[in-house]
Amino acid sequence: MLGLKQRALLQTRVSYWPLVLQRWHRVDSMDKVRVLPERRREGHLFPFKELEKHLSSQVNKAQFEIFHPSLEDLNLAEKLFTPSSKHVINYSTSAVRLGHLPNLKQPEVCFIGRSNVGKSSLIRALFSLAPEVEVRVSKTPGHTKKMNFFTVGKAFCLVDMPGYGYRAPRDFVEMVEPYLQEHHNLVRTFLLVDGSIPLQEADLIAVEMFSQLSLHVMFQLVVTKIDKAGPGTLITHLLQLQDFINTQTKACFPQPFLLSSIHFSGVQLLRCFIAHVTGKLQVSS
Ligand SMILES: Nc1nc2c(ncn2[C@@H]2O[C@H](COP(=O)(O)OP(=O)(O)O)[C@@H](O)[C@H]2O)c(=O)[nH]1
Ligand SMILES: [Mg+2]
Repeated sequence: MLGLKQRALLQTRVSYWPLVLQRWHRVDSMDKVRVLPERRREGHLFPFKELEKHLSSQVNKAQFEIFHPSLEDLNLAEKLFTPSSKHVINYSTSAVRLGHLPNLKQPEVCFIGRSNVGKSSLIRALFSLAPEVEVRVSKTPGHTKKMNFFTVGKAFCLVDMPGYGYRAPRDFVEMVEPYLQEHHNLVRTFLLVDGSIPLQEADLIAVEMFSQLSLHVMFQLVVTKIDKAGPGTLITHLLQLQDFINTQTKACFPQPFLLSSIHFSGVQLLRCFIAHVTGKLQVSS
């Protein structure tokens, strides 16, 4: 018979190993990406590559690969998302009104989208190399009711916006519109859409709002939860999105970014793009 102490030790080991394996399977850093076989590596860094082979030659594939940085660029961007004593990454503050915003000097990018589309999960995935940064991911939709600011050293700031659609805060319009329109630190808006379902009415309303506001920055689509959809479904949604971008949007960067916050595919590419649009990284391609 095992003593209590030994049993406790055994139980710790049993639960410890899956945790180690889980961490290993979180391919969230370039070190982990580098050891993947070449095809998996490409598919992880550039998720569109996985779909490309299923697409007909009539589809304009170049639109999905406009931003295609080198491994070196992706490495440099990762450094910006890695904290150190001189480069502190942290949650800075929350605000409900433009007038309440802190006096932050860094350029900002914001993440906007329906409640439950995966905004907070995405920010958490971007900050996976700084696990002490607390980004709340809610179990109940509509949890983020404020604009939450996260500073990445002196380089830039990420802003988690309250969700719209189901149970959106009543003052979403008063809070978000003035921020998008008047806040001059803002350099790019990322509009998140769920890749596992077709575009929703609320997504169309958001895009309409962007065009009516004549924003001073471009916005761009990030397709979340790609791990939840098979390639056929994802392609259908992606082609729908491509048509939508080309025919019904103004000031939308043509390339949608595909991403899974669970598997981390597309996360390194988005880190690099953020470093690029905030002027912190000149990409070589
Ligand atoms: N499978 C999958 N689930 C996700 C992904 N991103 C978010 N989720 C889940 O979707 C739910 C809502 O995510 P959350 O980040 O809170 O959405 P928010 O309301 O837009 O901030 C949570 O249960 C997440 O675990 C993803 O990339 N893949
Ligand atoms: Mg949230």
